[in-house]
Amino acid sequence: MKRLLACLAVLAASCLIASAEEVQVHGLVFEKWVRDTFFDGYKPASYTQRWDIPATENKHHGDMPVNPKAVKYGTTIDLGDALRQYEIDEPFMLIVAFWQQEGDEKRIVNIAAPEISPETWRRLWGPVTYADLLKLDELIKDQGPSVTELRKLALKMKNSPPFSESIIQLNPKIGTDGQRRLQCSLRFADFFRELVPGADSKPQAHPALFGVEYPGTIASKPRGAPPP
Ligand SMILES: [Ca+2]
Repeated sequence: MKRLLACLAVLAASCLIASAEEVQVHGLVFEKWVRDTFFDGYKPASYTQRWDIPATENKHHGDMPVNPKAVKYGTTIDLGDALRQYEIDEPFMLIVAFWQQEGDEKRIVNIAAPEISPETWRRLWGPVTYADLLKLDELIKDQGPSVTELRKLALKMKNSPPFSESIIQLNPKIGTDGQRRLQCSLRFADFFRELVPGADSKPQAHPALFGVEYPGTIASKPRGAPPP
């Protein structure tokens, strides 16, 4: 187990550099459990591939691609690169495990696994078009203005229609280190309301995925905790 965690830590570190999606160790531990328990131990060739579990590897839960995530309970669900997410036009499954910090461990307190149709996906993005997204993406990649000015412009654009009207939120990332990324996310309440209506969004004593309870907690210190 120790070796596995060390291995996952290395993977997570390389993901932080390589991937637009900031995958943390606890996220990798949860995703591995999902793949081992429900998808015949499938191992992704890379953590930056389009789907964590491609449709061809999903033989028991709907033959659609799957994206598992672990997210802090009550917080926004980061979906990654906005253009890439917008381009999805096939049914897929989003598996979200919500965790709460308990001392040095994260306890999973809710799991939801909605199947999302292309129609539902379009509705969450509406009225934003791909052309709108490209416009915002182009703005944040403009090397002309200062970072401060660019952040102001990007904020103004994302808080105006059509971006202010979509359920999916746009998150321009403009760093002083030259980082320019357009990411997107779904608010906690919107995730449950839009994708799992009728489900209980409260923390649960025995959260389960496809009827299987997540075993135990994940050893993972709170963010910003000093290294051991
Ligand atoms: Ca994932």
